[in-house]
Amino acid sequence: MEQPAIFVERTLAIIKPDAIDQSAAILRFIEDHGFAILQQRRLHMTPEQCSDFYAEHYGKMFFPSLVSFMSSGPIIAMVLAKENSILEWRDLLGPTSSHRARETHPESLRAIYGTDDQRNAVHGSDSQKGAEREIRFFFPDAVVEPISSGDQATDY
Ligand code: RTP
Ligand code: MG
Repeated sequence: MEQPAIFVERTLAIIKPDAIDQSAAILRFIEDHGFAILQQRRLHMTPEQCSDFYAEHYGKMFFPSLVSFMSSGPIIAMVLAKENSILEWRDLLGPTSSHRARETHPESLRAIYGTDDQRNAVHGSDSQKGAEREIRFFFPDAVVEPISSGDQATDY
């Protein structure tokens, strides 16, 4: 019998340069919350790559310091998979400002590992379109296919 395809939503997560020394704890947090890490790479982005990645913020006051921060050291980029992963991962990050995160979401990653409005430890895609773009940005060769329940067992 034809099995329906199961689509497991993917999102792009980054451990930023300020939190790279805490990456073991952050990776444990990710797995403890039921995300599968489908792809993972450690890299040191150039300022040009950071500008491309955060192009939506070009022209904003904080753009130059954001580029300088994100290119200041190694990062870990990951593809996470889970049902509703985009929204759930954003929830676990907490608000953009680490100060605000400590006030309103004390259990969030940015509350625990972030420092200020900019050095906030972690990134997450904010939409389906954004996730597709960001996954392609870091993992251009990845084959992105839906996981089909029919892959597990075939009935004839
Ligand atoms: P992200 O894209 O990194 O997951 O963060 P976000 O959606 O929560 O926030 P966004 O508005 O997209 O900003 C991107 C990153 O820019 C830095 N930022 N600095 N006022 C500031 O100094 C300021 N505002 C934003 C942060 O690193 C933020 O995560
Ligand atoms: Mg953003």
